[in-house]
Amino acid sequence: MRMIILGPPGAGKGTQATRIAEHRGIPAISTGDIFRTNIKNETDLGKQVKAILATGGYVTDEITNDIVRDRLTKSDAAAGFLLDGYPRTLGQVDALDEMLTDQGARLDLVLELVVQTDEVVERLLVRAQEQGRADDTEDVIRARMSKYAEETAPLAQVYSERGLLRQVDGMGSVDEVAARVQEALDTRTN
Ligand code: B4P
Repeated sequence: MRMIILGPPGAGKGTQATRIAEHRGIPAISTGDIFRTNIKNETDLGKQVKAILATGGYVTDEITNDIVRDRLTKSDAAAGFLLDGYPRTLGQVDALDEMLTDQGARLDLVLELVVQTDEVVERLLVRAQEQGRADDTEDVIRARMSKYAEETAPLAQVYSERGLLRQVDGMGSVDEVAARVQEALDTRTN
C-alpha cells in the first residue's frame, strides 16, 4: 500500500503514521523527522534547513523532493510506504506523481486527519514541555498553522478530485483516533 497522511501541525500524523506502518509492515517516511535528524547530526542539509524549521516556514520543494525521491528508491519502500508530512505543496504533489510514474506505481490512499485549531495548539504546547522541540513555541506554531492553511490545505481538494481522499476525525485520544484510522483503512483495502 502506498499512502499519504495529511493534517495540520499537531493533528497526530506522526503518532498515527507509526502505528499504521507497524501494522501494515511498510516504512513511515516523515520529511520532518529527516530534517530534524540532519539538524541534530549537523549535516550540510541540517545546516541549510535549521533556520527554516525554527521559524515554521517550508523547506524548498527542490530540496524536499530530492530527499523523498532518494528515500523512495530504498528497497524497504519498494512494496509500499506511508508518507508523513509530504507532499506539502502543489509542486510536491507534481513531483511525487513523477516519482510514482517512474516506479510504475500509484497512490492507494490519502488520509486526512481533521482537527480543531485550539486542540492542536494545546497538543503542541504539551509536547513543547515534554520534548522541547525548537518549533513548538506558540508563535512558531501559529506560523506553521497559517503556512499549512495557505499551502497544504488545498492538497486535500486535489486528492479528493482523484477519489483518493479519506477524512478521519482526529479529535479525541490517540487510541480513539487510531481506531477510526484502522476502520478507514479496512474499508478502503477490503
Ligand atoms: P513535521 O515534522 O511534519 O511537523 P508538523 O506538520 O508540524 O507535524 P507534527 O509532527 O508537529 O505533528 P503531529 O501531527 O505528528 O514538519 C516539521 C517542519 O519540517 C515543517 O514545519 C517544515 O518546516 C519542515 N517540513 C517537513 N516536511 C516538509 C515538506 N514536505 N516541505 C517543506 N517543508 C517541510 O504530532 C502531534 C503531537 O500531538 C505529538 O506530540 C503527539 O504526541 C500529540 N498527539 C497526537 N495525537 C494526539 C491525540 N489524539 N491526543 C493528544 N495528543 C496527541
